[in-house]
Amino acid sequence: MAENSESAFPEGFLWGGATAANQIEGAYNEGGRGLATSDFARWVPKEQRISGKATSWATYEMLDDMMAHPENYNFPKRRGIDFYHRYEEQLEALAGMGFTVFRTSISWSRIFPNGDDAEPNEEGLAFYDKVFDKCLELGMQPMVTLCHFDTPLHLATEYQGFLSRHTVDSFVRYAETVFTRYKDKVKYWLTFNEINSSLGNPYTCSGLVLHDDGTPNPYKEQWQAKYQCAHNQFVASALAVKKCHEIIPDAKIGNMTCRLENYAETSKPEDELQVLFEDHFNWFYSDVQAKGEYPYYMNRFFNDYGIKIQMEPGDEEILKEGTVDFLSISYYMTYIMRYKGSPVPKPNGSLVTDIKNQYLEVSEWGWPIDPIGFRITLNHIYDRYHLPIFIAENGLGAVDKVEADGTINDDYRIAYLQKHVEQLGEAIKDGVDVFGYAWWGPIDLISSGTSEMTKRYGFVYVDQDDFGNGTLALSKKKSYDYYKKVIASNGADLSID
Ligand code: BGP
Repeated sequence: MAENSESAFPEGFLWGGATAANQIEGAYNEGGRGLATSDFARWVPKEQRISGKATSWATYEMLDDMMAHPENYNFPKRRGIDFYHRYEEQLEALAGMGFTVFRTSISWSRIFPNGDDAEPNEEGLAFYDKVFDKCLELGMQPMVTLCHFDTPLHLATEYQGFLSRHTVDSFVRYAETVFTRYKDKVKYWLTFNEINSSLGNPYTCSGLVLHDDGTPNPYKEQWQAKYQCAHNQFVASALAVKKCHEIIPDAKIGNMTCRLENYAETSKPEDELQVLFEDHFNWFYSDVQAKGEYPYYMNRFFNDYGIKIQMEPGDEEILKEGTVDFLSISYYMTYIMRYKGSPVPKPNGSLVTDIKNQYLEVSEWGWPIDPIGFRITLNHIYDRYHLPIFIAENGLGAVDKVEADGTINDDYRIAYLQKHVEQLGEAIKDGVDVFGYAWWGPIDLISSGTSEMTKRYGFVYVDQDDFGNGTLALSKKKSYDYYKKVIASNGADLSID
């Protein structure tokens, strides 16, 4: 795209970045905070990671061992990047790029240490007052996710997370508390991060703890429990939407799904049928949250697999009344589908497809890089819902090299950003209503899936390794000035020097 060409992006388009409390804050046992499921996400050497499985899941047996022998484990999310103490300096670094939006989440167990305490923790509430005040002072709208992969541990171990309606009630009370407290400061909210990952990562996404059944992945087939969790999260989300509208009438509240765009491996109709099946498993979540009812296509799957969703009286009305104002997505990659003979979704929660797309490069973590897929998926979403869309995450995790003179020449990140923003602009020209773009991890943080620091997404480098060694000093990567230029030109100038 030529310099000074007219911008595809509307005036007031929100530019910025996204983070999550459990990946940045650290201070896991300070300020009255209670334990969360994410505090048991451990670092393990790459070769010991179970194939395709994140290091952030846990069974009752694993939790028992981690609690009895914490000295045997490295829990990087307990450290984060020490945002809890360094938020001012870190937010200033982000604002230096001209951000107008900063997405983060509230750690539920900072507000209610057990998730269901009688009173909220004032120290936790006061911390977010300071964070949001600082954002606003720096010209950044906070966009806040209520629950980003960190259910309070007590609710997970005692109630199996969102399998229980007690967790739904606790969530709604927590949501009401933070809406009331921050009503003058936060006008953009999201309910659950990547709610559709509850199928693959039920511990992370729904706080669902199960017993080890002796297989490498005991979560493999637990459809009944997982879909019941999803239902309870839909109800919790819808109730939060209603509360948000009541308490902050000028706020907008959205959902958040991990967008999984699929291509058929061949033109064989069976492969295309598999794409349809996979699409259904993914659209299911946004269909319920945006349309307020269960889609027709899930009935057959539920019947065939004996899944019975337990609804309480009034649930259907709650879903109808609690539809979201906008949709938000994370977009990282696209997938190839080959007919499997049945409509069973990918079981292991891995984002990485085992079928390689010969036309796409992959990241160092094997994630296919597909900017055109971004445009395609945005068109599909808008065509389906006709609701405004916010890009809650998009980015590239890579190993960055610090040169002897301290510079970090992350040209790969610049190229990724350029191509994705270009295709985002194309989608907007197509007529898709997108109102903001948040790069995932604009400051290096702890990886969600693998709990490592080595996988860096940031424009701002953080001096820390996987074991917490380092000064936590910040430095700008080459991509910092590039994103700054993109933002300053409202997406019109994507030229690379
Ligand atoms: C999404 C999560 C984020 C984030 C991102 C990148 O699934 O919402 O929390 O971390 O993926 O994943 P990872 O950190 O595993 O590279």
